[in-house]
Amino acid sequence: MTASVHSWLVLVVLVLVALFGSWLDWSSRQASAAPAAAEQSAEAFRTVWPQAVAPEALRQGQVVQRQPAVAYGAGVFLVAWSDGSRQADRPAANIYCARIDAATGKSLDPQGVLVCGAADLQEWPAVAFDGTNFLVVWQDFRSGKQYDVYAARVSPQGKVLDPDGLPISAGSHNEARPAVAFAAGSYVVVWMDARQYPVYGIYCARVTPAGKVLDTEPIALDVEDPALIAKLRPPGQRWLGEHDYWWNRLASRYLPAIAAHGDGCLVAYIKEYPFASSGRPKPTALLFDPAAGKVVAGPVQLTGGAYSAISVCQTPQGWAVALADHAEGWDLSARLAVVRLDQQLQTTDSFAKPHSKEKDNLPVEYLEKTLLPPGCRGLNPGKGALSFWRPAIAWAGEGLLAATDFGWQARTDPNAITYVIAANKAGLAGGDFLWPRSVVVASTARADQAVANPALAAAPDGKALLVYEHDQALDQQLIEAVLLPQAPR
Ligand SMILES: [Ca+2]
Repeated sequence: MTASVHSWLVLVVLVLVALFGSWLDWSSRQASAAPAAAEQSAEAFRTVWPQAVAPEALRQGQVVQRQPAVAYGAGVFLVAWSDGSRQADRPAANIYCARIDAATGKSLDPQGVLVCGAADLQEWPAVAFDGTNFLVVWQDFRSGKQYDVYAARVSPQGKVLDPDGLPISAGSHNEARPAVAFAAGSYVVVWMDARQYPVYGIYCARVTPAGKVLDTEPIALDVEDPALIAKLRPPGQRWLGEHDYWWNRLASRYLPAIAAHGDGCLVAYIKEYPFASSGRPKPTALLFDPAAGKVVAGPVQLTGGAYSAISVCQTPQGWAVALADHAEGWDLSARLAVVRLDQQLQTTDSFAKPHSKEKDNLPVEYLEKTLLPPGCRGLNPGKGALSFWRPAIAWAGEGLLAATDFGWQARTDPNAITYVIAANKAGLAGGDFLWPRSVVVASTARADQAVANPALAAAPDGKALLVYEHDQALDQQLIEAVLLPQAPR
């Protein structure tokens, strides 16, 4: 080997070492980004941008879209919402829907599709898919006296099969805030029901894919003991005025959520505990067997804390329940929490043990420690405008997606209120979930604008759609959607 060839080889080796070194540097950066870390999660969310679901759905020059719900089926996400006006003296809201292409995230119905245009208010829709069509359910005030639950099937092609809806439960008392899932060959529509007025109970009815209601007499899932009501109710059932508290020893159940897993359904809701140590409402869950038409496990209390509305989804191990925690006492910190349940409603999350005082072992996180800019004094749910909280959760192929809305006030300027939609993607490591820090998906920086009411649905490939309402002006409030990539492994 000559000296010149030797030098040349040394040069080649040096170049290769340099290239290998830069590859190592690059690959280590890739590797450090690979775990479910905040940076990776934030970057993943940044690749997609919110867009309006039905920007052309103008009525009298206004667009006021509220209370979105979403489900996946046959290559599309079906988003449903309550579409109305802000005229307080003439309440009017209809149910609309629009399809989002699951491959591109683009709206297929920018003008919206009218599902129900009946008189008065139609509100708070929920959606499920039966393998062929969607079922949209909602609370309906067309009677002009009290709410009923109505539903309509919508095809993946965007055709409404039951225009203006079919009554699911239309008794002469309030039936409200329905939720829906599909399991064991039928839809299960669940709602809060005031037939035992003044307390609410949780009832359901099964509906076939053809739109036939199987339970014309609804099934009571969790209701107050009728004997206790009869014992406490004053003679004559007179309204004795708001200072008569005879019903204080009774417990209402309200705001149900439902998810399907195989042939079973998890129903979770809020239950009052009038004589519990804290006296605060508690998240409660039960398992419903649609084939048998009965409750097969529970009800069980899920945590010792106090919470607002809850959201549920299935996981490979069982179920997950998302909670927006209002915290207790003077601690106003915001907490997005998830309780995992197995198929028998057992949990290993210590936070979720009833009456547990453990506050620092949340499955998710304190939002104020991770999301709020320095100098903010944290959340203040006591200020009316900040009081809406609605978590959302979905199993997205390889992990959990959770989202919530909240608001915060800057210490320096009490009038500057920022409303936020935050999302969190959790991967699985063995039996444990890895929770990266939440990221802000959408936010506003003015007190007269807001983002609120997130809802989530996932496709089998792990892609998910996050929808929420974006209140931009008096005559402009749009449902926006963000297509989220697959959750990390
Ligand atoms: Ca009714």
